[in-house]
Amino acid sequence: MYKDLDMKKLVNFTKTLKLLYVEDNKESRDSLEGLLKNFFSDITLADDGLAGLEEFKSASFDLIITDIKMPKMNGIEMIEKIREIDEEIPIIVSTAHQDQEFLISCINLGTNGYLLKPINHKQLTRTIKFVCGKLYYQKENKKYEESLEALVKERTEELQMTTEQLAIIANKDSLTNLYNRRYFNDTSQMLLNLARRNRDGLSLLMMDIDRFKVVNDVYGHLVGDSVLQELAATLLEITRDSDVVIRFGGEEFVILLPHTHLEGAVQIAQKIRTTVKNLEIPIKGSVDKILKITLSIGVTECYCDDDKCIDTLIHRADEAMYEAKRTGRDKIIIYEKEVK
Ligand code: GH3
Ligand code: MG
Ligand code: MG
Ligand code: MG
Repeated sequence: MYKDLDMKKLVNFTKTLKLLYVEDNKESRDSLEGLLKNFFSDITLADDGLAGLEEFKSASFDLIITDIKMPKMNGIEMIEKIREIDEEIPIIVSTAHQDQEFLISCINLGTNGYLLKPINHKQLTRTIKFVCGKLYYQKENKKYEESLEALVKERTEELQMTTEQLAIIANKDSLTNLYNRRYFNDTSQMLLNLARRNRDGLSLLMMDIDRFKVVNDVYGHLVGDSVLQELAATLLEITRDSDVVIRFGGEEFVILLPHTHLEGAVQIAQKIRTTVKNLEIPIKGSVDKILKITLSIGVTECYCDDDKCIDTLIHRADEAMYEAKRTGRDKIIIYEKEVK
């Protein structure tokens, strides 16, 4: 594997590494340092084991090359202490020793390479290639894993965003940004079940713009669209956050009012009717011109004992609303009872 790593790549890599070189003999140190300079540009020298250990503790290194026989603290002792702190850092031992006991100590301490004195360029290159090549691939692997992780994270976030956006798109009407019929179908029955279980109020308003076709015919479809947007914004403003405002059809809107009995629902309907009636909607493209609309509204509330299905409420509110249309528009009809 390390054979594939050409010299240029290897040296480019080793030049980025911080080396700690520990050797007590000045002559050996100078001679090996000369060779090491072909590979490393950041070399820290120490001339015994104790000094080596101090250097190791005071800075962060990528590689250690150390002699064994040294005063104050020998190489084996120093490696033992370093290994207590760092089990990973590659250590190359440079020695004139060849005896078995010494080699076993080195292996047990997890040293990574050996340089037998006298050290020549060929021997050094082979050992550096072996030890630093491994380090090179470890670092490359780590970089690759990190970039892979970042990519996975990025894609996951993108996917999450898309899912959230899709949910919004699927539940909302694009023109008015109100909830759509699909959202109503998904949630209204649940609200009804909850109200029944808690014997809580739940009311439903159904409303339709009066003579909206005329608006389109006179001012055009785009003006019609902006009227729908203005109305939607007004409905959101009047209602509470817990109320569910739905664009039910073209110019037809439904509002579900949780925790609300008929009396409260009628109050909201009245507020909606008068606010919308008084709205002065600017006509896009023509300065100073305004447009006015009215609503017919049907109101009903849930009878917890009888109403099992949300369709029952829709049907009643729809019937009341059509009664409002039939009897003159711009009015509120409570199911079976007129209020104006
Ligand atoms: P009524 O008082 O009986 O409700 O009369 P109307 O004219 O409002 O009723 P009709 O059902 O005859 O017409 C509804 C109009 O609403 C016709 C249709 O073009 C318009 N409409 C529905 N959806 C949209 C929309 O998204 N944009 C625009 N501009 N108009 C729409
Ligand atoms: Mg020595
Ligand atoms: Mg209408
Ligand atoms: Mg209609």
